[in-house]
Amino acid sequence: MRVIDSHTEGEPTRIIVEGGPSLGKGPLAERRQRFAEEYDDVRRFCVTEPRGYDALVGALLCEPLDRTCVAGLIFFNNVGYLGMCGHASIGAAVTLAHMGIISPGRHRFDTPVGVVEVDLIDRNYAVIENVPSYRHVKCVSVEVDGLGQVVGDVAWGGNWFFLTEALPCPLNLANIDQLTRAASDIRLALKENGITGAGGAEIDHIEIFGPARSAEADSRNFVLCPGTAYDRSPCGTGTSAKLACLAEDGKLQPSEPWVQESIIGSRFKASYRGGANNTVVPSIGGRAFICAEGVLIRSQDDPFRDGIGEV
Ligand code: PYC
Repeated sequence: MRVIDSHTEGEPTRIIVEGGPSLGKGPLAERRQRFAEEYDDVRRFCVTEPRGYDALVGALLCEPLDRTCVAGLIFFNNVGYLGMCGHASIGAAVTLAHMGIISPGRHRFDTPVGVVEVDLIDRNYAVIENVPSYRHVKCVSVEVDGLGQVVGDVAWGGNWFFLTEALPCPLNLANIDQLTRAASDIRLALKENGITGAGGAEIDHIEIFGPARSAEADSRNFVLCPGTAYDRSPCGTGTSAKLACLAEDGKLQPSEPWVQESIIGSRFKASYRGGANNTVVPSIGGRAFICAEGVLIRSQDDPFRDGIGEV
């Protein structure tokens, strides 16, 4: 399997450019389902140890169904599959440019949750126009062991998020373990209390906001991804969910810039335009860099050919 690794504002992406599973030519959501049901060993082989690591997000480059798109992308991580992934879409744009497939300009990606537009500005900077994003519920209160009542919003930005300003501790890298525990406890409490996204969808991303460190940013966040890894970038879909909440609260106007700082201090520059049915269409800009090109090898006699861990 041939892969290209990049990072977007510190968050890693591994794109399968050759040798991935063949999932047919149907809608990307159906292909993601087939990936999960029939080829989950390939996901584990690609992103879990010993070939990957918990923070790594994978993306399968495939043919789009929508012919206006340059590529289809199916996103996954060490525990499962994502709807959309903002940092990985920026990484994909930079990767496709590295491969000579696209050059600066406007392009479209087909994803399991809809078409995403991407403006490749130069070989290391891209702006995605994400899927329509919205707040599902404002000010949900949940009792969390050790934290008490935590209040936050439930919003969609291509994945489901719970967004809260209830800080368990300052948003410092030194506090990663404590933040991870707190966010995991919040996620568990949401699940146990039946608090979901639309249609009963699981809220698998937790976003904790605090004051920015940099004078150039509006806010700092810590984002827990599905599993126990945190996003090193400010999270593209999470920033989209944040914009939806700010817009509905009248705290951010269309086209007004919002700079979201991550827990490692990297930044996405974001804004939105109004979408249909009270949604916002977020634009998220960030830098990505190619880190490696490689071939992953899966020997039949390797006891860890499908990664380490219980299935
Ligand atoms: O950038 O949307 C994102 C993302 C989701 C999970 C990790 N990064």
